[in-house]
Amino acid sequence: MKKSRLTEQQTRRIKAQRSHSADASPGHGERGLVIARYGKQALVEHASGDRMLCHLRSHLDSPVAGDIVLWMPSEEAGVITAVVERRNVLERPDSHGSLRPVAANIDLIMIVLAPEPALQPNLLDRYLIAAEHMTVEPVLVLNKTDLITDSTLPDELARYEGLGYRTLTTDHHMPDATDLLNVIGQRTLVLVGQSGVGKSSLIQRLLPDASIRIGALSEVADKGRHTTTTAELFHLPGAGKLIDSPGVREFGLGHVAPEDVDRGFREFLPYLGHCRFRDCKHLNEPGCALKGAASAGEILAERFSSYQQIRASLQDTP
Ligand SMILES: Nc1nc2c(ncn2[C@@H]2O[C@H](COP(=O)(O)OP(=O)(O)OP(=O)(O)O)[C@@H](O)[C@H]2O)c(=O)[nH]1
Ligand SMILES: [Mg+2]
Ligand SMILES: [Zn+2]
Repeated sequence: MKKSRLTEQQTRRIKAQRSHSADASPGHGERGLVIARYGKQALVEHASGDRMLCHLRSHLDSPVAGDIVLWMPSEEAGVITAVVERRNVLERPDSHGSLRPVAANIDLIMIVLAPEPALQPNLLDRYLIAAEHMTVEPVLVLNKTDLITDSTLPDELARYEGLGYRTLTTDHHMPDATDLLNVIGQRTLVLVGQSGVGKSSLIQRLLPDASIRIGALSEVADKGRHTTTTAELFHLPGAGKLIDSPGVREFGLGHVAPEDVDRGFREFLPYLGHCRFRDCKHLNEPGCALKGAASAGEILAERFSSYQQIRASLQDTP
């Protein structure tokens, strides 16, 4: 079996993590890629491509799809002994408001929109804030274009394209699968968005052979359709990787500081720091540079109002 090599920095980090736990074995774990996380177990892929369900040790960081781990064989399954430090992690608050990791070591975030279900207010801007916060490039995809009846969504997408974001449109016929594959290249992309916009369907279209696994790992929701319940990683024929993630109803930003919300609106950057008051919240203060730019039409009214709603919602959070 091919032994994967770790960089010196990774080895140091792993040693540091191991030294925190008395029961961690000093032996050499095998390096593996987390494909999906199921409760107290994770499906890990070895360098050979074989997969094994591994138990987690309680002291470890919670491994998720995209994580690199060290694991060792034990009686009936494997056991994960260390999680290699992540480059980044996409997190999301759970139903109790605690932040949970969803996917790790990501290069691109694909935000999927569709005419059905209708776009939740601010959701797109919230995802963009999270992407900028993680310094991961966002790609906006309008799916189900076959269901489009008016220009509202295409116009909205064009607005974001005008701000410099990469955008794509797709439907069942996937006219630009090559575009999408070219965008991904050898990188790791996570698909995010509301439940039902067609994230898993997009993966199925790119990887027709993966359909059985999508079906097998999904749960039939009350509406009689398959809904994704845990993030799962898929390999593209090149070296690229796709991570499917469970849809959301809303995407809280409790973990993001107000300054990061400001920086999450990339066209605001030239105006930040130019308000009359240093602690300007850009809501109702006089001499606000952002408000000035919005009145002058230099910032889109839609984006400024979305920004103000998001900032106001942060203030409501205790
Ligand atoms: N008309 C149309 N329907 C589509 C298209 N893509 C997906 N769908 C349908 O949309 C529904 C939801 O698709 P999924 O791929 O399960 O959506 P999802 O985003 O993965 O949903 P969650 O896993 O719950 O987050 C399914 O019934 C699909 O058949 C499309 O391009 N056009
Ligand atoms: Mg899905
Ligand atoms: Zn201001």
